[in-house]
Amino acid sequence: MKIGITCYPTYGGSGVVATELGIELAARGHEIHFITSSQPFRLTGREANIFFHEVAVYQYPLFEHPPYDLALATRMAEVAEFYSLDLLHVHYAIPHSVSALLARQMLAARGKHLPFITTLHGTDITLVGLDRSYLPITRFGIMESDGVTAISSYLRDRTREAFDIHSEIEVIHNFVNCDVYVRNPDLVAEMRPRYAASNEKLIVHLSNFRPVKRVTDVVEVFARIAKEVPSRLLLIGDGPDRSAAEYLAMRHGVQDRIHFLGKQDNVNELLPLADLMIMPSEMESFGLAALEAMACGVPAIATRVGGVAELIDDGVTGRLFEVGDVEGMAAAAIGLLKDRIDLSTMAHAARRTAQDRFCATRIIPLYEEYYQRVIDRT
Ligand code: GMT
Repeated sequence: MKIGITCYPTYGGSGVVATELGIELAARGHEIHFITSSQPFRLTGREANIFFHEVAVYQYPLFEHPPYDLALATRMAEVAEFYSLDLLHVHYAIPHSVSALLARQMLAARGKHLPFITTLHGTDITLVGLDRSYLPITRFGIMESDGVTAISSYLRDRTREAFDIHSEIEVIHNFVNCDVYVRNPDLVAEMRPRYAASNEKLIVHLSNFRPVKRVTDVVEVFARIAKEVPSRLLLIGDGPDRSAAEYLAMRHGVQDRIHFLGKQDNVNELLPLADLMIMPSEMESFGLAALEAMACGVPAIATRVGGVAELIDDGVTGRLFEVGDVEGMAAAAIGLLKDRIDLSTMAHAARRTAQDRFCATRIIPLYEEYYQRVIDRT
């Protein structure tokens, strides 16, 4: 198939899933066209079967806010026509589904057919899409999509309830490439000493440091762990709450035990170095970062929110707590870090779950089947 993919190419779960999906589909022989504002950060630009089309936004002094959505719709229609795309797949409803709808209409006016699928990822439904200024148009974009998928059952149900939508929403969980996200003992032996001594445990957190991720809770939990267990914390990512996290680390006197790594491209090389992940989010429709860690044999201490329970089986592949329960999360982490056998059993179970239920080899065919279904019925 020839598939156009649109997403936010910057640091964020929906962009990661869209990019990894494009890479996996291209490896399976499909022709993939990314239509985005810049090259998605996990692409090198040299992958076979993958083409990148930048959306250029014309600036004019009159425009207080340049109309990206219109430039995107125009580029979608152009690329679809020029490369004879079978389908557009947009990730994150706002504004991508509305731009795709415009592109479909532009082409229909010229007697051409371009179905589009919207994948809902999270804050497009649970946060941004609920704002009155976006709700009606988000609902319209979803309703007009030729196919809609959600990355968890939680998100499907939440969409139906919040947007009063009763049409089909297919649940296709997030996925991970289990050959790329895997613990390579030689690499771990080489890289781990850069971050922790052999008698120290290594904790990791990976996010975009937005308030919803509660990065300060990570520091609170770590400060308690560090009192009981010799340990270090790897903080991967950057964003609005970084300075609050740095300030808190200083107040707790643990700043020397924390590595602020900033945004990193190859997180598959860093995650396996850790013993445990902390993901104390206010909301996660799925929790891709935890899945990536699990595939590397790193279980997560997380919050029981959104779709996280569809990924983490409490007590088996990780531990789940209420939002803000830093005492509970710290106690669980300390218990696991002190008990080598429990931690190792959980690490193996986490890897097995990633392999058995969320591996790319299992999930990508679900997208292929869904694409075919949508093409056949439109
Ligand atoms: O919050 C982020 O990290 C980005 C965000 C997004 O909407 O792009 O991620 C969402 O999509 C990810 C990939 O499908 C999910 O794994 C995250 O759980 C989800 N984030 C939230 O629901 C807050």
